[in-house]
Amino acid sequence: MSDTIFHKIIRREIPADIVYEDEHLIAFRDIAPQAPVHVLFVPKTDVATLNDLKPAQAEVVGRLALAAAEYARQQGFAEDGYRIVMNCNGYGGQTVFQVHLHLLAGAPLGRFGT
Ligand code: DGP
Repeated sequence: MSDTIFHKIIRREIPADIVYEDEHLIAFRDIAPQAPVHVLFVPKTDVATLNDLKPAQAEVVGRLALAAAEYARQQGFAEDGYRIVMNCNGYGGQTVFQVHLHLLAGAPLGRFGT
């Protein structure tokens, strides 16, 4: 198993505000929220970046997206809308090298580049 900060959260070695967990993934609030709702969806399978995802692992990211959409429905903001972001490597702004989805919601988020 890799040893990013997210793996430490999965292993309960450091605390996090966990909002969902199952056998495949964990979701917890971002420590530096960029929107009123900012939750990270992280797989329990080791995948450092989207570049490392193999075709046979498509379900790893699919499960993150489905879990984020379900969380949006449960929390009541699915209809208002939300944003999903996955950063990849340096130019993409990735700082933790275990693949993850950012779910941002709770306010109008604006267009990219504005
Ligand atoms: P990224 O830049 O896409 O790799 O996103 C990493 C996110 O992880 C960033 O928004 C801040 C968040 N983060 C970093 N360390 C911690 C932590 O210890 N706890 C929590 N909850 N979030 C963290």
